[in-house]
Amino acid sequence: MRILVLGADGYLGWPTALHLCAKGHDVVAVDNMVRRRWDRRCGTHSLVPIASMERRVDRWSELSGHRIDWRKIDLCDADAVTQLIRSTAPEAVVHFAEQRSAPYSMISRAHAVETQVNNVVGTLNLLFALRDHAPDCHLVKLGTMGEYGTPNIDIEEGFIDITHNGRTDRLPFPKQPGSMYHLSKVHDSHNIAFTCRIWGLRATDLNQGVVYGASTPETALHRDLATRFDYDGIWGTVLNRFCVQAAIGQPLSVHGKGGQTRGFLDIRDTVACVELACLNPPDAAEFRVFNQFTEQFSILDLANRVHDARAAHGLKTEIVHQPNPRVELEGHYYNAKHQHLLDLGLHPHALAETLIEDVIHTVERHASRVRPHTLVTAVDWRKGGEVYRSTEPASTAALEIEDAVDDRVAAPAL
Ligand code: NAD
Ligand code: USQ
Repeated sequence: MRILVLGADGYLGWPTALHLCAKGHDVVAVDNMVRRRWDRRCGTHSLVPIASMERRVDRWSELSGHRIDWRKIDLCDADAVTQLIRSTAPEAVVHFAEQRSAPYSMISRAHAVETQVNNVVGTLNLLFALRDHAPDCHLVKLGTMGEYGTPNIDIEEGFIDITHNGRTDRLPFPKQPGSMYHLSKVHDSHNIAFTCRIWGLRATDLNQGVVYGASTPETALHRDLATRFDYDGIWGTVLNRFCVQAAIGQPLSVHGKGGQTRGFLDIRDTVACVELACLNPPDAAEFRVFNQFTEQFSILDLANRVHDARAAHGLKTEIVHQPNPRVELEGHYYNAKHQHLLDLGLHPHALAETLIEDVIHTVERHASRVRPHTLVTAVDWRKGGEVYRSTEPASTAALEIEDAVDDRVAAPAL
């Protein structure tokens, strides 16, 4: 298939582009490199060094004999997106290209606005370009399990049958997102569902859980093919953070009681799920939702898993319960369905001690790069927060962000 991968410089986009290319698909990789700029602004970085896109693509070509077509494009530039879709005529578009950090979106008004403008406008530009230039193309959009929140009932895959006052209908599952970022995904889902209904587009919303892991078979082939690995309090996801904390002998930072339960998956399953979705498109005008995770754990379960993996080697790991910077339930019912991708043939990787050890070994190889002050969680859901550039006055950093946001809000060609 001819597949566009949007957000191809990212943690998940790059391994997905490689995986799809390795499977024989014709891949066009797109990114505007904004994530590397956000890192500079936040004082954060990928623990694992990452090569430039040009170098990655050349190295992959040399090792595999397959060329990925790399293009630097901002999804908020409507003309560029239209030209991209018209010139490539894709059969599927895999859309990872969003601001994906919940803490980043809660730092300040400017960060919330930037997140929602970037994500919602980028996706809208894409939807209009698909309508006009590739109406049969299958949009595979990365959503998130956090769109549902933590209701006191089973979570279905996108839709629920409701009987109300004696009448029954199949309706979108209620959404109770937990951050300005998660809200942006809900807005996207509504926009995509609307365009399937009105214009007959076809789309799969992949409501993905929290991803863990540092590599896939393709990224492990050469250091130039490595994908990013975030561990700080803004971009790092929980299990990856726990592995870094364990590796450098810091306590594992459980927020509050740790009874928060989420769906999780291995990065190798992310790339497999995306290919399965591409190979099995929905009908025209169908808006389909898959819950993309393989196992559910509470945060305390995860901390204990990391603790036990270390203890098996005689190493001691402390677990601390920090005051929770987020507003979220710390103990709740959670039972989310995730059958559709299994039905399409997914063979999940269960979270094993060996994987935890592998990630910790990866971290240990790069331990000298860890910036310990960025492990601290600096964003509070009630009060906002700061980026990590402690050497510069906060006001300067804040101004830079305001400028950048103003640019980006003005940027979309309306
Ligand atoms: P990431 O930040 O590593 O990568 C996102 C990429 O998108 C970056 O390279 C960035 O430069 C690019 N991008 C952002 N805005 C863009 C724009 N306007 N135009 C072009 N490129 C743009 O994030 P990730 O962890 O790889 O996540 C990818 C997607 O998967 C996101 O949509 C995220 O919401 C979703 N997701 C991630 C996880 C996870 O645990 N990492 C879990 C569930 C869902
Ligand atoms: N948590 C801790 N300690 C930490 C970090 C996090 O206890 O040091 C807790 C959080 O309070 C939260 C849970 O772990 O309850 C998950 O937090 P996270 O930072 O790992 O993940 P989250 O903010 O939900 O976001 C990540 C990705 C996002 C994706 C989402 C999937 O960054 O792009 O959409 O996972 S989901 O959570 O299913 O919505």
